[in-house]
Amino acid sequence: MYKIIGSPKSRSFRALWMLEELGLEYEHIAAGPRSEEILAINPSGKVPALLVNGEAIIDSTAIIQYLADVHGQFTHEAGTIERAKQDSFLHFANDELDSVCWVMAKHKFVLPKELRVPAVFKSCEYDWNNAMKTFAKRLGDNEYVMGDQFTVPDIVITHVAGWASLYEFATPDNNVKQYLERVRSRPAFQKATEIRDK
Ligand SMILES: N[C@@H](CCC(=O)N[C@@H](CS)C(=O)NCC(=O)O)C(=O)O
Repeated sequence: MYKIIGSPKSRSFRALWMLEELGLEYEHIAAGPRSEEILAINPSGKVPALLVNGEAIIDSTAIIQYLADVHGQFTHEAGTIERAKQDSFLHFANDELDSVCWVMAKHKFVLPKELRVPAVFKSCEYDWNNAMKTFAKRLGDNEYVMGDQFTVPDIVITHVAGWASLYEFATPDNNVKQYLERVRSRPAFQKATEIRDK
């Protein structure tokens, strides 16, 4: 059975969501960042980690892509043009969206107090708004980023959009708003949300 380590109020949410999408059984250890449980596996102390037959996979996007590949769902096959385009959305999500929220988080509560620089908040918002403009154009009228098929990057983008709302970052374009509502209406997202909020 899969074992997922990481508090659900973190990027571990993405792994829980994928496990729910796939309808898999798993054990969840809701250990926080830098806890003993995660430090035993990941020297950086970052969550999440997935344990598969004693092997650890660290990094939320590596975990959810692995699960999608192994179970042959929510992904295009490696080596296809579709997969390259899907991966392009995944890298966009990490480079342009996740990184902005991560800088916000670091300067709000992760870094030691004396290293936090509130002046970065404005530039983060600027970067977020630019990235959202690009995303609205790339998404167009598609149901999901890859068209009518829900895939790995939809999880990362929707998770990070929720994170951004904590910082009151905007998602002004209607197609993006409707996309987020559509993805959040998926039963697996709601199940993962219940786990996170209980
Ligand atoms: N790219 C990694 C980032 C992991 C990460 O930064 N996790 C945060 C919680 S969401 C953490 O554990 N931070 C603790 C720290 O930076 O010390 C992933 O997607 O899993």
